[in-house]
Amino acid sequence: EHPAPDALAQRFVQFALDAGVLRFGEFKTKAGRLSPYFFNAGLFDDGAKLGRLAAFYADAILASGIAFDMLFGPAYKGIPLAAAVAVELARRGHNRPFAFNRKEAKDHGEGGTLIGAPLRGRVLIVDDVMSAGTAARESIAIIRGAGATPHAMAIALDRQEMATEVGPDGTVRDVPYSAVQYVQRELGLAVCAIAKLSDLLQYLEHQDDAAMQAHRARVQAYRARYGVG
Ligand code: OMP
Repeated sequence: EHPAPDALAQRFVQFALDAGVLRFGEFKTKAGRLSPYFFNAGLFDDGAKLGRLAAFYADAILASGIAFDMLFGPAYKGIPLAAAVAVELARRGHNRPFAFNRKEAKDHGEGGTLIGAPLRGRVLIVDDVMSAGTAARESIAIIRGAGATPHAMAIALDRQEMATEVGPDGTVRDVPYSAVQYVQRELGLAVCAIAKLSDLLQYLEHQDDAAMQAHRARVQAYRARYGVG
């Protein structure tokens, strides 16, 4: 009933490239790594694209079998994602409460940094990309702080690269496992990704034009430097 994960991932890579969300070039990641590709989910920037994106998330979430009581979208990019995914899941018969945070503290009006349904039960975080895992740690802290359980994460792209860890002295260091592996093993969350770096590489393997092969070589070199698994 659900599409095979591989087929879903290949269709998603094509969709992201067509939408200009997934690009090749030279980009600096949040962790300060120089990457030959970048996935900018903010460029799913019309209703049709956002709707298709939400359908990909819903396919991946439902195929994963992850159980959850509510959705959480971390500010800013996770907010429209979680909202669109909540609408799509409801359309498919899985209506769940959803919430999101604001980054700035507010001293009037409704107050607080959390908006939407109260955070409780098993929370599914909906976010865009996982690289080194900083964004994931922030969401997990917010959910725990509200007394709920960070239970799972749904992301569009798992970059499959080394996580960073903050040591007791505050220094940030790379660790020999990916952020997704860290979140699964150390933090105990289930993670489902629509696509992974390996799916992008598989896609590139099947493109025979020279430009795509050049991108593939650079992405492979990046993976050799920062990748895991
Ligand atoms: P980590 O917090 O290191 O896991 O990086 C994830 C975040 O980096 C995402 O939420 C984005 O803000 C940003 N990012 C992308 O959006 N796309 C990419 O391809 C790579 C990154 C990144 O900076 O690593």
